[in-house]
Amino acid sequence: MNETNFLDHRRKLLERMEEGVAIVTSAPPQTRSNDTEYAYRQNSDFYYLSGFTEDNSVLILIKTSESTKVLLFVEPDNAEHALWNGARLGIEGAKSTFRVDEVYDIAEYSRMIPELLREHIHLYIDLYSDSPHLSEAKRAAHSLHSTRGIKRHIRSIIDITYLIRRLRLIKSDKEIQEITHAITITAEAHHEAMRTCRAGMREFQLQACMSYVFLNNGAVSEAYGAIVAGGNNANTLHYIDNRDELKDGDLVLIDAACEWNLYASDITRTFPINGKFSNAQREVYEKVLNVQLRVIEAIKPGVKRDWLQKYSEELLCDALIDLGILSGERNVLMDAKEHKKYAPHGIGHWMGLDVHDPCPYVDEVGEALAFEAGMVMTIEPGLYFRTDDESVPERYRGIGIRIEDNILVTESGYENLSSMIAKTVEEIEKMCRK
Ligand SMILES: [Mn+2]
Repeated sequence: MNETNFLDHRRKLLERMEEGVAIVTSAPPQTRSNDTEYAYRQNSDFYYLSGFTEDNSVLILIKTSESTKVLLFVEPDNAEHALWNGARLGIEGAKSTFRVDEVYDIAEYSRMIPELLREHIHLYIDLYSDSPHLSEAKRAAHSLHSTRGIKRHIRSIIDITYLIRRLRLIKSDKEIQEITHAITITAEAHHEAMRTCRAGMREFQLQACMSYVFLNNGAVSEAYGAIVAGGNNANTLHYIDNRDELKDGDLVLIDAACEWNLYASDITRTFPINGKFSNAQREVYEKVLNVQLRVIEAIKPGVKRDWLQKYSEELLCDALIDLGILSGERNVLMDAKEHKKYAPHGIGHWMGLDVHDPCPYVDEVGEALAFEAGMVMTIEPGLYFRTDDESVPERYRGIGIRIEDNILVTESGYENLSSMIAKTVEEIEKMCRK
């Protein structure tokens, strides 16, 4: 992604800050077992502001009444690290790449932080992070209190994540391009899974065929752990075992997607393993699809997210009545939360640098946010009927269906960024044709 984007994010953050110092730290590497680590994944907030993907780095933004300054602390390149793990960008490299005012060796951080905090009142950090760099900053602020000759001290520590995540809510054109690129690769992977699927295969084999498409297109990481759930496994919402046999006559639910330059996609499709929907499967599928289409069509600036949630629940409740699974007055059923048994999860979530983007859902007084152009949300209604659920007509038992797309709010309404992925019964059966 073009570095001007990160420059823009920093400028916006500085505009929203009081005078003071903001410190944002990189993600710590995570041990998998003994001396092996998980693939490194940068802290999304840190990446949003810096574009920098190396570990053990710190970004500092300083705002005074006269000026602003941005400092980046990085690991210098070194021959030992280069030999075992590859070259680092280093101080000179970071200087020329990231357009920050100053770049320092991370080893200088401890020495410099007291000076950087001197005469400041506000300190912005992730309040809930246990980063040693933030502990060090707080210790430095504390010791400045007892240093003679200083007129002002840090006396307000403010959570910076709220400010950053409020900004992350509205995606720039550049960010939408990254998301769209992830979706384009994910689309190909879902289509490949539909084309490849045969009864008798194992769930992980479909996962493997999608992983191949991701990697083969340069998407080196999935945006989240893939769910490949044949038959009744679809009724376990976070099923990730992906080991069972795919059986003739069952559906398979695939919730899998890649990330591109740390931007996520998040797509679910449900299709027949043998390529042809049974009547019962088609009946449920058409209901879920209809709910999804109607919810997506309701998206436009000004619509509140909590209204959309309620609307989606009404539609799902109506679908359950139509299918003969619930009976009675819709409002009475909804008050009793009867529909929640078969449609337990929310209609969608923000998506961006995180698959579940941790952006606020309510404003500062707790009111649900209204949609604005540039927001990206998943819309993913589902209906789930377990094989052992005797409250459901027998023909529907074992069917679990979710359909998920990634929707951009635009000035005039919405754009379905994943509209290229087969979704109607006809499109899916055509894609699955053996
Ligand atoms: Mn999702």
